[in-house]
Amino acid sequence: MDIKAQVKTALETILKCPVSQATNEQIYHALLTHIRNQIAGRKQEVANRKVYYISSEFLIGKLLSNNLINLSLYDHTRDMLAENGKNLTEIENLEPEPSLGNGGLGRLAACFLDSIATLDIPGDGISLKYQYGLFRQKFKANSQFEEPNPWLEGFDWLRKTDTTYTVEFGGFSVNSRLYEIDVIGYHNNRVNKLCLFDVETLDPSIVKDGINFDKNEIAKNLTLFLYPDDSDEAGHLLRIYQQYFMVANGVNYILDEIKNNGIALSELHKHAIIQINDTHPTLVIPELIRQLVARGMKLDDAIEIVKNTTAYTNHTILAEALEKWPLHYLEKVVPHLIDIIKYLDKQVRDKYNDLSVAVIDDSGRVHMAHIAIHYGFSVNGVAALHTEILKNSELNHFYKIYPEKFNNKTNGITFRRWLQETNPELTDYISELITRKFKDDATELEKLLPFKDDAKVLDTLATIKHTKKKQFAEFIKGWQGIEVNPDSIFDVQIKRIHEYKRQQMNMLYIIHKYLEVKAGKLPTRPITFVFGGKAAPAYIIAKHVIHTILCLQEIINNDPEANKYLQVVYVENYNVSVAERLIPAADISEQISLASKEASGTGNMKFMLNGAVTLGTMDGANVEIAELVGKDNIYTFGKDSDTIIELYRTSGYHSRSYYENSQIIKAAVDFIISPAMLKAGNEEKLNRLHAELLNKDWFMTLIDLEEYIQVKDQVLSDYENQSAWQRKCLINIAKAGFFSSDRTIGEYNRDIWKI
Ligand code: CR6
Repeated sequence: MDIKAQVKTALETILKCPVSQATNEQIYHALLTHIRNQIAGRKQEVANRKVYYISSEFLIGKLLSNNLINLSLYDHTRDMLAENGKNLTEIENLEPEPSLGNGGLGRLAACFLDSIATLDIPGDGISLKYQYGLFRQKFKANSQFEEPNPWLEGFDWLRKTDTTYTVEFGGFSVNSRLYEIDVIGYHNNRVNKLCLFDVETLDPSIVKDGINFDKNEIAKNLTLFLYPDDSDEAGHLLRIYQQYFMVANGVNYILDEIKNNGIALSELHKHAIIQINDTHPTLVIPELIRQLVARGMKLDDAIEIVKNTTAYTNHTILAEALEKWPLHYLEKVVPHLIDIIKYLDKQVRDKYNDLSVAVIDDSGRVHMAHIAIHYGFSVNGVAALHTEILKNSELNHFYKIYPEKFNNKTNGITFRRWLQETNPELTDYISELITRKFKDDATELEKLLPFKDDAKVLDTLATIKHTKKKQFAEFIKGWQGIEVNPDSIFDVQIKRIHEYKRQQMNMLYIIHKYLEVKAGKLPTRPITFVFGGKAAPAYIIAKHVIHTILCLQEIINNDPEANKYLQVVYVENYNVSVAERLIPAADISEQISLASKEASGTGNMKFMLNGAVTLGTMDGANVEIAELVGKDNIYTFGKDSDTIIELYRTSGYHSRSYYENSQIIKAAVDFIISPAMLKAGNEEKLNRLHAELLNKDWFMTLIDLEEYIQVKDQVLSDYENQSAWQRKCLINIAKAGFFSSDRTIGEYNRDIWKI
């Protein structure tokens, strides 16, 4: 029997009726059962050495298609369902999207789990089961509002286990429970796990009025939300409670596995490696030391073992994101770790008479990254430029002490999700041109290069792009009731809203274009400017940026003189599922962060893989994209990272002088507080953003604005030469292989984990 028929028979046995007569809901559940049956025989083996990837976020996305792809069942299932009048996409729409991450860091962790399993490496993810995850974004009065996201309702991939632990906090303890999600390797027999811990006493009924709740009732609120509002002390404390809860459970889990495998604790470092994803899980270091000592080990021996077990990944140079907790916060939450942290601090102070590398600084703040660097054996950045900046400036004092610990692991993305699943049309066409080998080895995509001047191939790429635009247009109509023109150019910026990512610079470009249209200078072809992304609830300026873009959207889309040429679409509640639909439809990938600030970016890789051309600064992984595709196939602009770092060092940037010296900049910035905008929006918010741009502009929006306008206009005019444009797209796809997370994980394993 062929696979299609097998899947059909299996489903009908579960359904007890023909597929054609079942509802989508019934088929969805039957597919789940079928997938479970398929992997039931794959027992997790007793691993001799294993990686534990601890991360406060795993932005895994929906799992149905992903799991079908990894089991090599996707095409067969999709086709079989179609033959029976059913649509796999519609069926998957029934699955709620897990809300366990913010953005790049969480999505990276999810891609890594996929690649770890695919490379047949024993490895589990460790995190928390947040009841409402990250908030759901709602727009009202052109502003962002936050609501709980009850993603667990109807999410059936989670398995409740009998594993429970007691976690001690200062003055009380809570009971935890482990939940698991299977992580299936592609084309192999591996099933790893994502371990999610929850507190047994959680009480969702305490959430009132949006996402507010009593932050002091820890036993009831601990895992309600991912990164709850941390604008006050109670919010900071809650974050530390969450972080400790995650690592205490993680350590219990790891030590249980070690014990069950009959391994002596003194051999721990030979069998377990703990990858610390950013600073959030750093307390795993003192906690592991504490638990080893509690199990009878000498303190200094425990420290030596932990040093050889943990490795740290840095994801940012932004000072505000490098956690530093006041010691008195930790004294309150985890008093039992304080002696250990002080001991580590003393060791460091005795050895290196240098305050800049101290664990506890002179104002009594504990530097989490410093613990992770001194007490782990590896420190990696996430793109070549980022790692160089860590070595030469941000963490230079550490680099001088431990040059051997520093290494780069340029981020990657899983092509199973970001090509095969999101873009079956392109996937099938690539297979037709160069066989299916690229599915196992992404560097095979280079074999597309010989087609770069083949008119028929370039035409087909254009047709596929148009299909994906039409699909997106249909989707956004259902999602938000907005009509978009699939014949327009899609210019897309989707990511968390942050000043360093400079959505406000893109917004100023749109204003500039709008003013041009009003003055009679019309674009050759309509342009659709798409934004997606959430602002942290307490990040006021980021919310003002959203507000301003939404006001602009209202004005431009309702202006009959302009809306034939320009359209602004801010997608509400941007998430993985939206990204999956938008990225294949994009023509221009906006990657315009202030140089030196974006550690890597991973959206940039997804766009490239789907045949969009990058418009970006020489920042993060854009630098590596530029090297790979060559200068004719990417548009770069802006001051470089050395210049920017120097400007910060000398306080040499003054936004007002850019504003005063350029008519174009002045007109665009002042439009923010024009009568039309004040009518659409909130005066106080618009004034504040305007003043911010003039008086502070900490992330230097105006420094690159004029060049951005020039280069972006060039991009739009180059688009008109369609064969030259499609040639660029093809070269981007062909060169994307390097950014497979299989390559990244291969390097982690080769250099750090050695499994
Ligand atoms: N915000 C970086 O800023 C990087 C990801 C994953 C980030 C981004 O450039 O691609 O991590 N950093 O490495 C943090 O979250 C701290 C991100 O997602």
